[in-house]
Amino acid sequence: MSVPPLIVLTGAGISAESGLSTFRDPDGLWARHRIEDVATPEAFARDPARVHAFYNMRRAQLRDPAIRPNAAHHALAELAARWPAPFLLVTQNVDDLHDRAMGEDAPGLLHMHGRLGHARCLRCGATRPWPGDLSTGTPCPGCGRAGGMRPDVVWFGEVPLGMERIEAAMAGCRLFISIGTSGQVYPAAGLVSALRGRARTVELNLEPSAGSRLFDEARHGPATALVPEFVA
Ligand code: BJW
Repeated sequence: MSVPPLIVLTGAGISAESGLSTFRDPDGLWARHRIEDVATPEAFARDPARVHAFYNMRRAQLRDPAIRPNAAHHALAELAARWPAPFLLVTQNVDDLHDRAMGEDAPGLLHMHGRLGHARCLRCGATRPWPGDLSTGTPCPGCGRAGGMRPDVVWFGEVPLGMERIEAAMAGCRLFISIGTSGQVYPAAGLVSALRGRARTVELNLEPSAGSRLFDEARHGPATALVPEFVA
């Protein structure tokens, strides 16, 4: 039997059991912070210090030694290593838990909403590892001129990263697995409908997502149980 080209889409739910908050669960980040204060280009233009403080807090949490990849991240890393057909893991997560499980700069991993551990130059767009806990306005080596830095993340109203690569992988995709995402944020939430009739689609999530009925198959429960079992 031939092995199908595979896209795995992950969201905050896969990192929940590692100790990172999701966004829309009752105890999630959006229950404590208003999107329009911290996750839009307008919020950053209005009050960069407030936005930097939000991301500094999350960066500090990620550096806590207790925050580590869990069994679901490791199961996907093993799947990527052994999958003999095209494989792309598209994560909406800005944490680095897939990177730690798969290895830094793993070729089959794409962070469509950016990376918490990286900064982007406001002048030239060059990215580099986040330089400590700066609040704003350090020189940017990307273009050699002084300029502000912003978190290398994708806010509402901005175009997600790697869309051309995602679209190319979608063209050949025959198996799609969506893990730990509420299916409320586009364009990620639209991938399942775009693949309808062309790929087998599977949802693995704690509870039915907004688009659960669009999947061919849905299994509900914690990612650390469902993912290792599904990919075994
Ligand atoms: C567990 C679990 C456990 C818990 N085990 N599971 C219609 C069409 C297209 C676009 C739009 C549209 N209407 C509006 C838009 C625009 C907007 C949008 O989607 N808005 C919606 C609110 C309606 N989209 C955008 O602006 C995007 N850009 C865009 O569309 O550009 C246009 C364009 C696109 C393509 C080509 C050309 C042009 C950008 C969206 C950027 C999102 N940014 C954020 C912040 C990133 C930085 C940061 O982290 O701070 O990304 S918002 C936030 O939501 C974050 C996440 O990646 C994203 C998705 O959240 P996720 O991962 O699904 O988390 P939750 O909390 O929602 O769900 C967690 C799930 O896990 C739950 O279901 C739990 O049950 C489950 N769970 N524990 C398994 N243990």
